[in-house]
Amino acid sequence: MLSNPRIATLAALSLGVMACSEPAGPPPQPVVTPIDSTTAASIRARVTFAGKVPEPIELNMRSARGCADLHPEPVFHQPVVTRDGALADVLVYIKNGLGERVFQFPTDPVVIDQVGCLYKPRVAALMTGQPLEFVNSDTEAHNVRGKPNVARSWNFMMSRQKTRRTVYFSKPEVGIQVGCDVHPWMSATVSVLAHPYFAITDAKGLAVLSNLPPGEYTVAAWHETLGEREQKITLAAKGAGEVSFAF
Ligand SMILES: [Cu+2]
Repeated sequence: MLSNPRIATLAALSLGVMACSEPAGPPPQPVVTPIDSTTAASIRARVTFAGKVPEPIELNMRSARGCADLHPEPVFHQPVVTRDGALADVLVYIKNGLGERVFQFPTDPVVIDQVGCLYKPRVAALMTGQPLEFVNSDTEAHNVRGKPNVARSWNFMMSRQKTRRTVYFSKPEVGIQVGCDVHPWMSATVSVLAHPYFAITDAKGLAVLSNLPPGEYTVAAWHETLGEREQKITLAAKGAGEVSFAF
């Protein structure tokens, strides 16, 4: 019954049940601005870290036996993931230069799992309209509280293992904090972009943005604790631009 989520959402809206959550279901795809793939360009970003790496923080899970028992060894949180000078977990994205272009969003969800009372991944990014799916792989109950500044905040309980909940965004916002009130050490960040030109740096500090129209852009690199840097770049047709960010 009502297996189509859009029909289910419409039914719920008509009953007024979900009138306060926004947007409740998957939005329709917008009318997109086509990209000429024969002239499309790309940007390769390299992000480095030269500062002092902070001491990792040992997570105190003693308040929740169901979590502590899953970790025979101490668990540490390192907010700055760096190796050989490369900085991982940095969101690289186009901040300016796309004009009024409109883009199709992926219908595949970005998934954040709750496993061992930790978020995996801790740093996630997706497009407006794209589903953000939270999964609970633990037997331990978690709530998921989102603390956006632009989007409507959300909070729901995921008390059973293998449950899934989906959140949608209609406006871009970088660095939305997500946490669990049951287990205060759990934290993640979610960034929402209105276009597909973003990537999170890998262990080598690299992120690639491809299929960009030629033009002048401001590229930004955002890190949860180190802040944001910007670079300007001009891309010629079929150009392969390179930017580097140093934190
Ligand atoms: Cu939790």
